[in-house]
Amino acid sequence: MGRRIILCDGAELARLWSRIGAGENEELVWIPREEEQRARPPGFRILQGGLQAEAVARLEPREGDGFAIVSEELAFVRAAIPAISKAAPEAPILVLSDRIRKEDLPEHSCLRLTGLRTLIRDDVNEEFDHLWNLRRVVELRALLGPRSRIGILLQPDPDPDGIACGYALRALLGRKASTAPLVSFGEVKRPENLAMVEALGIRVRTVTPPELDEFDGIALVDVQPNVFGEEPPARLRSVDVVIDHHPPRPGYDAVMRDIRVSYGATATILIEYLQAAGVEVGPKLATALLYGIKTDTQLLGRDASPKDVAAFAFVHAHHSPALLRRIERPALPVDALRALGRALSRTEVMDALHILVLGRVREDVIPQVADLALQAEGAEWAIAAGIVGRDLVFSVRNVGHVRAAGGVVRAVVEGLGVGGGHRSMAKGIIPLQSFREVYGGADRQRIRAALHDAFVKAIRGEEIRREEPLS
Ligand SMILES: [Mn+2]
Repeated sequence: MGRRIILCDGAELARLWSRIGAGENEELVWIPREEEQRARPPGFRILQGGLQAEAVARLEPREGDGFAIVSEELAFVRAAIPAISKAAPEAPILVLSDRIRKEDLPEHSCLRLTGLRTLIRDDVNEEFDHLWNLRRVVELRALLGPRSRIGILLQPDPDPDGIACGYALRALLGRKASTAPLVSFGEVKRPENLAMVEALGIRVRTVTPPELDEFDGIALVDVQPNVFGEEPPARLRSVDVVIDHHPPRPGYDAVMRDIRVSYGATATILIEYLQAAGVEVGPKLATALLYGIKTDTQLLGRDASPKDVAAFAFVHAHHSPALLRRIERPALPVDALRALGRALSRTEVMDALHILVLGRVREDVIPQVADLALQAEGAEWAIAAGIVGRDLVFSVRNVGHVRAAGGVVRAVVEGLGVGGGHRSMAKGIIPLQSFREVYGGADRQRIRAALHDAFVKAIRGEEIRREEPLS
């Protein structure tokens, strides 16, 4: 890169730029107005007699140099652009002006227009955002700092966003698990969430409502008291802290409440707190928060805001890819690989459907096999099924431009079990007993045939008729 040549129109803008100071490789030039007799601002060269091509030539522009025109006067900018083009035909031009519109400027092959005041304004706004977040952190610490035991309450069967937020709140308070445990009324159950707490070594303790009495401080993250029923446990009717991104609900008191509905994940709020407070974010915490945003927003798609994108970028720079891989791709047990081998040996894609039936497996294997199954040539839908406990569990993936997976799975399990999901991924559970009653057995061939038939119909939007009446 060559020099940046900054051309300031008049003493006022030159003095403003001299306050900003010359950046590296930056040459400051003042073009005085006719009536201006004031002393040259420090660090500036003067181009007397206006901005003509000959004057620009005196700056001896070289290849690689770029120009900035700092002016609020359209006439000045309109004259400056051709003058620069004549003296330095290849030089790119940045116009810094808040009053000029691009369509009023002469043609130029490499020109960018931005506002000088808006640049500063954006930075000021961002700094105030940091300041409000810092105020929240100061408030949080003043409130919870003196408490001896703080219960950080997550929703039942906590999801990655909730777990990451609890972990971040504890870091923000400078606490350990012993004085600020993560607690929940229901254990972590979903296999992908279990993989997260295992990989990160985070413990979520299951408690009963009366057990909350052992805490002299209660903070809820990614949840509000009323999700624990119309009549929340007495201890939750008045809590210390609620940090959440779900719509605000009445029916409880909180000393500090920070609810930001426009955010795709509560993790984004906690990341802003950590940034504002200057807390060092290590790879484990960064990975947890990144995974929290990723799952809540489906990788910044659904419901993500620019704040989520910025927070994601921040934690991305600090996270551990190896740790993230361990969460997203938990180790496959050898017997699961053998079951997969058997399923693959006779696999086929029919009606754009690829179904792999694994037999009895650990639950977290099933979604991983569904991801793999979608890679089969010609497959628009992938279904991986396995037997877990007394249930037939199946994970569904699709290529995205077809019917929404959640709706299809709901149609498939209708009257038999439970299921649902999103546009491109879904999960269904059918008790084996119900499956046997309807289909006469639950061997692999029957499971495969039944799923194939049900999915083809559900994808076409047809009614699924089953021969046996449901008991
Ligand atoms: Mn959330």
